[in-house]
Formats: sequence, structure tokens, C-alpha cells
Amino acid sequence: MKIESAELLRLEVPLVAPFRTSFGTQTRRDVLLLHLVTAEAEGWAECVAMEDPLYSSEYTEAAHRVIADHLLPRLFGIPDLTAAGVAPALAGVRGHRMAKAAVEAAVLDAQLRAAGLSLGEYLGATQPQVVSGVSVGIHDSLESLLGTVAGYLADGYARIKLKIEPGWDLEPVAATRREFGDIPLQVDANAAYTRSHARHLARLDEFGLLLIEQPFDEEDIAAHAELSRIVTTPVCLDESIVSARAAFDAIRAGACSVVNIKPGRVGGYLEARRVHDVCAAAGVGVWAGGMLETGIGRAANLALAALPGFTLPSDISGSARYFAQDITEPFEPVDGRIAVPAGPGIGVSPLPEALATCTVRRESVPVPS
Ligand code: OSB
Ligand code: MG
Repeated sequence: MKIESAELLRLEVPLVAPFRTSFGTQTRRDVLLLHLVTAEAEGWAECVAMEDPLYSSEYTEAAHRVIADHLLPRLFGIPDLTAAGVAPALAGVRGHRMAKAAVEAAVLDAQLRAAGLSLGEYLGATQPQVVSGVSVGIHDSLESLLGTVAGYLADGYARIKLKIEPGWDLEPVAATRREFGDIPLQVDANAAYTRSHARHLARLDEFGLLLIEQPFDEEDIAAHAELSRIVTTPVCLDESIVSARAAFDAIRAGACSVVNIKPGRVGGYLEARRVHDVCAAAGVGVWAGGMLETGIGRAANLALAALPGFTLPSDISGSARYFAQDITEPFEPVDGRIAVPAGPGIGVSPLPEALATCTVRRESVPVPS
């Protein structure tokens, strides 16, 4: 396969409700899509970098530039390009995992569409559906939080994740337990705490949470290991797990007993599968995180989340939880599960009209002849 043309698209998609985390409030998604054309098939991918470098050091505009100026040029001219060849060809560029993940995903989508194989089949998916949970942002009051959670439970979501930060932790968790009883419940701090909060975080133990996600800085593996020794709630890492090696080392250090897998964060679906394999070998359960993706990124995440090691409910929610209009056919949970797309590649394509409505910029990246 050889890349014949490449285009980057920027979309602005409003969120149905503001999503507040310890790193800021999102009211819209600044989406970066990559569209590749080869003689055999087209490939689509979504880069999960966010508008500002607050969740991680990457951000949309930087990912856009690095893909156009540094990553794609290393692939142009490779005559027998496959997804497995992308990471080696890009290895000279340091970091920028989310940007690299999007490039590899677009090549993989084209390759699988050409072969008539679904991403799930290719990755080794064993489950026809994925258990759908929902991530609930920080609210202004307990009352409005409980209203939001009640709505999601009525929609059938199988697990609730509460975003927490200092000053918004024990009370919202206690109120949610009081109101809704023994529902599957977990929390995510996006690195908002420091080591000195360890005793405070141990007070979450009485609530029987599935896990506490990334309380400390992404580089502070030792603090997570220390917390793991004093709490009974399983400690899960998100931001810290940037590769299969990072997962191996964190598990060996005793820093986590659960891992959140996001393909963008680890540099692609192939590395994400290796993270899954490392965790499975260590007996560490994994689950699929999310980055407020449109249907393009969500479709691919569903395929990965159907691998056998994904034993905890995902952060993959239905389209309506994010957007009034998704850019693909909307995903909808049925009885708390979302079906894994079965068509070739990621199994979905952007709907031309929906795409036209929210596209604000396009850049074709010239392929040397
Ligand atoms: O930390 O898991 C996170 C969204 C954007 C960036 C980071 C995170 C999240 C979520 C929402 O929690 C997951 C989703 O519904 O896509
Ligand atoms: Mg997280």
C-alpha cells in the first residue's frame, strides 16, 4: 500500500453539556481527523489530542503540525506500507504519541478495508459488545450532580465514573452512594492530588469503589505505589501509562492493580494491544478509556475494548452523551452495552453532511510524486 493523498480536517463539535475536570472545562471538541487515500482503500482516523495541553503535553494544533510536517513525510514514498511499519518509520520523531497513533490508525483502517477485515477481527476481539460506562464531570452542586447521574442511570449506563479534585471528592461519592446504592462506581482525579493527600484518599475506601484513577502526577509512579500500599481501593493509572514498557514497570513497582488503556496516549492500537497483553500476563485488569471522541475514534476504541483482557466497564458512552450530532451513524448503548462495529476497518465512515456542518479547516498534505 502506498499513500496517494492525505488530508487533515479540523472540526468544531459542541458538547451537549460542559465537561469539567480538574484540568479545565470543555464545552466543545476541537477534532483533528486524518483521511488517507491509497489505490486499494481509504483510511480514516481521529487524533485524540485536546485543544489545550492540559490533560497531556500534546494539543490539537501541535498534533496537526507534527503530522503534516514530520510524520506523514516519513511515510510518503514507502511502497509497501502497512500499519506494522508505521511506528518503526516514525521512531526518529520523539514523543507525539497521539499524533503517531492517528497516523498508524489511518494506515491500519485503509489496510483492513482493503483486506475486508474488521479492526476487531484484526486485533483479536472476543466480545460482540462492550460494557458502556460514563464519565461524569465536576458539578457546581451535589444536587445537580445527582440529577446528571440519575439521567445516565436511566439511559442504562452500566457504571458511573465521577471526576474528583481536592474539595470535590468524599461528598459527591458519599452522596452518589446514598442516592443510588450499590451501583458500579469509580473516581478519576486526573493528577489533581499530591502525596500529602494519601490519608485523605484512603477515606474513599469505605465506599467500595471499583478503582481510583490517576490521583497523582503522571511521572510520580512512586507516589502511586505508596498509595497502593495504604488503600484497599484498587489504584488505576491513566496518564502515566504511555507505553507497554511503562505499564510493565508501573505494575512491577506496585503502582497500580488496574490500567486504563487509551490508544492515543500509548501511540497507537498496536501498542495498546501490547499494553493489554502485558497487563493480562501480570493478571492486571484493563478497561477502555475515552477522550470525548467522535464516532470515528469511538468505533476503533470499541474494537480494542472487545479484547478478552478488558474486564472492567469502559468509558465508551453513546454518541448522545457527547454530541447532539455525531459525525458518524450514532452509537447507542442497548442494555448498557454498545455493539462492536463488524464492517471492514473501523466499520464506520463520516457522514458527508454531518462532516460538512462542523468542518472549519482542511489541509491537504502534498505527496511528492
Ligand atoms: O481522564 O479519562 C480521562 C476525557 C478527556 C480527557 C481525559 C479523560 C476524559 C474522560 C471522558 O474521563 C472519557 C470519555 O467519555 O470519552
Ligand atoms: Mg482518566
